[in-house]
Amino acid sequence: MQDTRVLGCAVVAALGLTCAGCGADVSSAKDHGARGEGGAGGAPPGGVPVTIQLEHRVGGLPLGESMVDTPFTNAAGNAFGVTRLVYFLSDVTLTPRGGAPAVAAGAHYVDHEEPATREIELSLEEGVSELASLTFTFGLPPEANVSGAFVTAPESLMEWPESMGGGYHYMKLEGFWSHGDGEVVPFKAHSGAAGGTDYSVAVELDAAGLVVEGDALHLRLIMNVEQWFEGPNLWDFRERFTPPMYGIMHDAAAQRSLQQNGATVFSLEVP
Ligand SMILES: [Cu+2]
Repeated sequence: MQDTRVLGCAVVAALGLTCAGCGADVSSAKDHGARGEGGAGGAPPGGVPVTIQLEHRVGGLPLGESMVDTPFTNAAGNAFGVTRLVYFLSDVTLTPRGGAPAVAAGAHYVDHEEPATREIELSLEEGVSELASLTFTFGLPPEANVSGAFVTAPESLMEWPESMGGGYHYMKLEGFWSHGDGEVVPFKAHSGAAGGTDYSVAVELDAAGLVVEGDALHLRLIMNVEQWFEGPNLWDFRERFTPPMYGIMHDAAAQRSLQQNGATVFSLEVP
């Protein structure tokens, strides 16, 4: 536990000194709720209401409320903690067996620290008894990833610099890691369409065998954060986030690698 405290305190200082590098990143979106242009508004009337609760875990443990005091040692031996997690999911679609898909069209903005953003509501048609799949695009599909698409915060704060291709970040996953000899440095795993190339992730989760019972359905969609760095591509933070380079926004190979890892980052559970 003592090591945890030391890491947690050190990162605050480290991050405070290194806020440059991604424009609006340092702005706080804490005052804003879950609404958003084209967002996954309320479920339509009628049908069976479905609530998808988004959860974030690192190594199987929930991301803490402070998110700082949760160092985790990854498969490459890097101890890291997460301080910020915001991202977009697009066109979340729940498909039942033998029924019409329920779709939350458009982009849904998620901020780990804003519980209201960690819920997506859908409506399945009556009479459906079994599910088949849950699909979505992690990030924004190319047609929606256009500069100016979002005009209000917090979504607008996800903008990706024009000089790097424009559009919006898919994700800002930030934290700190222990870089040799106990030195704690930040990392910024920001994903997006680097150089204008699409690196969004098509995610399909098997929901076969999940049964719709009663008058409402609850699902849990889990982002297993460490999986961004583990499979199929194992990331050693020493190769990606070594001072003075804390970020990967210029790095097409890193974006491709995250895209490849993204297919197995999410899992589906029922309460
Ligand atoms: Cu960035």
